[in-house]
Amino acid sequence: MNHPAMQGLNLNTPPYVKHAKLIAWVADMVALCKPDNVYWCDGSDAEYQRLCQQLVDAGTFKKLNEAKRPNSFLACSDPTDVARVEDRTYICSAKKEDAGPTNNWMAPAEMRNTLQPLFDGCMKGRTMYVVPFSMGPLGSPIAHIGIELSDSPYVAVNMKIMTRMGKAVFDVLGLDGEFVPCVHTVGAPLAEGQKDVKWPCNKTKYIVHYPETREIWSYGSGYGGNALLGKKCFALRIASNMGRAASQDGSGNPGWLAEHMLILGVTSPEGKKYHVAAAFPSACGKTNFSMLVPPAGFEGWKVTTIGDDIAWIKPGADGRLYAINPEAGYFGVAPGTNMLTNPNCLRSLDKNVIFTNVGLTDDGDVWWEGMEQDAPGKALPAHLIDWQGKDWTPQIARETGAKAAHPNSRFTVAAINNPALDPAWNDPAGVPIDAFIFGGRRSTTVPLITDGRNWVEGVYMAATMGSETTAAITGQVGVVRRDPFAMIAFAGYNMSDYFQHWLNVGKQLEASGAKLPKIFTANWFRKGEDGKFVWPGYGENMRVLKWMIDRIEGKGQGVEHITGVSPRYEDMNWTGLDFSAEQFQTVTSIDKAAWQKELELHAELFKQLEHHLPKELEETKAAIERRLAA
Ligand code: SAT
Ligand code: MN
Repeated sequence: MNHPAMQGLNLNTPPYVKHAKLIAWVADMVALCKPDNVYWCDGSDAEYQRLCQQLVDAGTFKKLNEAKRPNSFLACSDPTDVARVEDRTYICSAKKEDAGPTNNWMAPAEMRNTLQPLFDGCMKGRTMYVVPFSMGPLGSPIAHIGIELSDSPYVAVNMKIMTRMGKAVFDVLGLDGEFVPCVHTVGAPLAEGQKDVKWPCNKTKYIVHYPETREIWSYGSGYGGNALLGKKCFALRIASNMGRAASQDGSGNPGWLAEHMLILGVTSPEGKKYHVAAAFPSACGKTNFSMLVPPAGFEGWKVTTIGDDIAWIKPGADGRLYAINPEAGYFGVAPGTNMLTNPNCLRSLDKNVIFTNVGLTDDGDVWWEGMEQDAPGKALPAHLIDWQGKDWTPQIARETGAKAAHPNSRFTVAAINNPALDPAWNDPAGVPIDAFIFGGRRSTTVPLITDGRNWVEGVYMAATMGSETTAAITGQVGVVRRDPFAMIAFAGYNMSDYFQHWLNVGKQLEASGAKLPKIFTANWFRKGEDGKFVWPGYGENMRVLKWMIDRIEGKGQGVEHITGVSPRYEDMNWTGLDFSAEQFQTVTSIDKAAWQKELELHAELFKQLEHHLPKELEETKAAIERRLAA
């Protein structure tokens, strides 16, 4: 290939890569980033092992005790690079109003000018990894291809777990197939002879999306959603644009939805199966919910995982909505995971795991806060090395509050490790959705579970959802912010247009005579006067799921209130759980004064989003206000 940018550079293009546009793009990026080497990932197990060993040799990875945690590694990041950086994340659409008031925006030309000098020579002294990946089953009509260029071998091995990564992607792409170009650098070029650090990164960070040209450019971070570009950047921010654009091609098709949702299957003792997609903000228990083990009182019920974080949802020929999980692994929050809260997850972490920012025990295993709750009276480790490389003992923790694991520490593990994996998790056709759940983290106001009266009211409740922030993002933890659809950080276009897209999908499916999924709102996080969570959560959420299924079947009873229908104490199955009517009251009560305040916050949100805000949402708000005043 005779691309002008290639003078003196060896692209090492494998013979099976024949896509001229792709090769030309890699050549351009090599010319810009100036890596010492280019390596094309083939996705093989041998390659994974080789790169992991390379990361061990570089000090980025610690190999864990092979007897206790086979083929597993621990990486500890730079303490300044531990979570998504929302204030550094940009949607660079041509028009500012298309990014909307909830996204950071810069004009594309201005952003390109800003990034150009940063990317120029950014990979000097490093290898550029060419990482081909498919979001969704390879070759599925619902799947989409991405190519990530990254100077981080940590990214390459994580992408192997999180996506369908490897050379088979090039067969799908052929000579001219479409792909989303993703460029990632840690932003830490090495001078001749300069020794590398364990976790290279840059204090300047940019996570940039160009929705019109469907490009992703990420600079300065090696962590999670900032760097594994198939996840939030592609599967949510770019894909949400793709899904809506599909509705605007003039063919009258409703397009599709890219959502921050887990997908689970729930099977009754009679063998009837339902599918639920549930949106919760980051670090609010999506992984736990998707792997739920039904508690005592629910013998014969089974919950299976299709996905734990992201759903791509498309109308099928029968007018129902079908969901696939575009990912192939889980990048889940470690702290709090134990045999009581999520036994399936803990079992899936037995082997073949990459841990990031958890504690390292003296016998070469991992530990995080909450692991001691596995068994009553189980002791804390007497000593370990915390995620920042410091000595940690229970006494140090008591005296200084030091954490063994960072609150946003993570595990990366393949879906196939999950003992509760749904047999249809990899089905290119997806699974039919019976219900959506939207849930924020709210210590007050929002009841345990509410069934919206109809699609529009459900969309209203999702659109106005609030949640207390978590350690999954840099910034202040525990402040309530509006998080519409749990997509505040992930909708790749104007939020009001996104609401309209949801309303349109519902309207079109309803017009075709289809039965729409029900829309529920949940809140597992109400607190009592003692500041403690009242609802036990985790497996006990099955009780709520069962009531939802009763509602789907048209037989669940409840009481109507301002935002929909919620169960009374006697409408739920309490077998096997000691939970009093008073406690139930604490998690389901509707406080009028609190709701008046809440509606003021909805009004504030609607003011912010007034450009293109669907009038149905204003009308729904007025109806709720009338009910509240009555
Ligand atoms: O860092 S990630 O974006 O992958 C995790 C999350 O915030 O949900
Ligand atoms: Mn998430």
